Amino acid sequence: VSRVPLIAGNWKMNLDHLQAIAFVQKLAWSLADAKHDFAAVEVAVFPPFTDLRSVQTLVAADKLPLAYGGQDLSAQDSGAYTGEIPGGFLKQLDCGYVIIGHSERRTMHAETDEVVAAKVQAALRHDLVPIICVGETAEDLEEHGPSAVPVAQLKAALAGVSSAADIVVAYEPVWAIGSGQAATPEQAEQVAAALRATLAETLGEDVAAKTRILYGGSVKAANIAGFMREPNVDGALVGGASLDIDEFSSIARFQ
Ligand code: G2H
Repeated sequence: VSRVPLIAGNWKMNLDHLQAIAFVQKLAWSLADAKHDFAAVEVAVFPPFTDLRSVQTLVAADKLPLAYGGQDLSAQDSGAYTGEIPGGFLKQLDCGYVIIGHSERRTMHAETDEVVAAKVQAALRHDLVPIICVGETAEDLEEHGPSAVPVAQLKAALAGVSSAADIVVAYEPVWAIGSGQAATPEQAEQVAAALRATLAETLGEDVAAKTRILYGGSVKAANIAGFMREPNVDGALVGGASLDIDEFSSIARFQ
């Protein structure tokens, strides 16, 4: 099975809706200039919720080959949940993906494995592809070794997921996020292989073979090629470096 790599830009809480329009337009031009083959490497951006309508309008009007999605969603579909955004609203804005369980949500917003699993179900109910983030802290790494925590997080997130579901997994070691100190390609591969084995155990070999596993944590143009050479790494979830158009465009070309 060949997996189409995915390069995903997680903007986090950056770029307002006006900046987003200019940014997405220029990113599309930059990728077009570089003759980016979008069928060979998918490119997606994850703007703040308030930008999504602008991004939808631009992508539709200019027929841009970019995918996009939300950085989070509610586990609920509607109701008295002040400040929350449900999957149905993201789907109405033609989002294809939604990031779930990013370590910043887990740590700053107390998202447990159970909340993450409920959000994965919410995404699937609305036909959004969840990008399920897992990763260990430096203390986890010291205490449990490289794969134990990410594997346990993935197993918990997959509770109730059927083998027909379309999902993406992102391995983001917490110690590598925004630190400038990325994992080595070998470290990323070791955990990605363990995550793929977990997918095979829980959802079957076919799902394991077709599911994309991304690496995230201080990815930049200077280190992307090493990650992409690893057999179980199928792309990247890029934070800081996704806010620089030339840099992100280079990452999408693995150079
Ligand atoms: C990890 C990553 C994007 P950065 O959070 O999800 O961010 O590339 O800035 O480490």
